[in-house]
Amino acid sequence: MKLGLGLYRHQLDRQHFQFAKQAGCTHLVIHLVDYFRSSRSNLPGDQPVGDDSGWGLAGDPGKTWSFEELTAIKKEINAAGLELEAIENFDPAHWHDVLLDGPKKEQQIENLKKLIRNIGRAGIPIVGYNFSIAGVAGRVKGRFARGDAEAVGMNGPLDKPLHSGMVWNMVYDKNAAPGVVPTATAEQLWARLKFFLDEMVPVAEEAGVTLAAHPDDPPLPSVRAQPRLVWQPGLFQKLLDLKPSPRNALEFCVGTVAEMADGDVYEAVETYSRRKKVAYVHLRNVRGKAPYYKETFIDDGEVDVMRVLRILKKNGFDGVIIPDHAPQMSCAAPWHAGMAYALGFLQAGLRAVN
Ligand SMILES: [Mn+2]
Repeated sequence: MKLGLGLYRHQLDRQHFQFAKQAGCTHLVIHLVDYFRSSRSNLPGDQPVGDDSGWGLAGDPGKTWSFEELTAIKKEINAAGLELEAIENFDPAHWHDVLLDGPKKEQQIENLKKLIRNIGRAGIPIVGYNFSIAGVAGRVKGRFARGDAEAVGMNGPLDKPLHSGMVWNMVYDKNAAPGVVPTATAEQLWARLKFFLDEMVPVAEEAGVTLAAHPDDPPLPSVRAQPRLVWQPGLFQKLLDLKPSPRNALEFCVGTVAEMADGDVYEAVETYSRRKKVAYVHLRNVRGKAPYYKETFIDDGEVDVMRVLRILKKNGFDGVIIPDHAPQMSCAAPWHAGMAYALGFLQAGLRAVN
């Protein structure tokens, strides 16, 4: 098992690559979607949260990430002595109608296929994605973690419908007519996922890229009046069974699974790692269950992180583990300190089980 760090778009620079290397990471997982460029409620410095207007504007709909752009970033990462393990998330600008079953769906799926081919050609092995209409919404920030550290959590459900022009907690059309996104049924959403997997998995197989699905964060049957797909551990299997392939796998988020009201996080880690369906792991800790939970320091929540590492090791998981999120520590560099703390813990944990 290998230690990695997730970096947001604005962190893709030499200094952050060195920080990861200094903390003992060998791999990076990077976000190319910019969650922070335009929302007044969602400022850089920590993981994105934001109010009901979401994370602001999605990217340029006419411009998917090019082969040149991907290889340039990979080269810089390699120059810092690190490997690029995964790109995390598609831009809502590039797949809103795949999620919403809208008129641009066919064109967008063709563009996503080109993107996957470019990612494969650039030698990047994994793409993480989250097939969700509402996206990561409904969370709040507060001094929830040990020593009054600022962390993220949830204080009850969020049912307020999404404004028109929004999907995946971002705005893809700022000129959309007033109104709300019509509520889909769970069956419709599963059918949209099936379309996505049927189209994408064969291309991913050819390109040598693994598609890795993140569960719904927060894991609830419905958020912002839209259904969700993977909000119980058993629903991972439903997703995998839609299109069985070694390239159809999971971005296994331990924190999100621990927040699920049903099921057992250790059993889920056991099941999916034994079946070799874990592409990479988000490993953070949490207290409580959705819609009432708080993220905690890695050693301080309800998850026995060492037990998770032992299960992964026993089942031969050889991929990358990243801290996902960490509480902000009170100092001049709250994000860095929080991540360094989590990485140090994981580094020792991996040393102990490897
Ligand atoms: Mn996660």
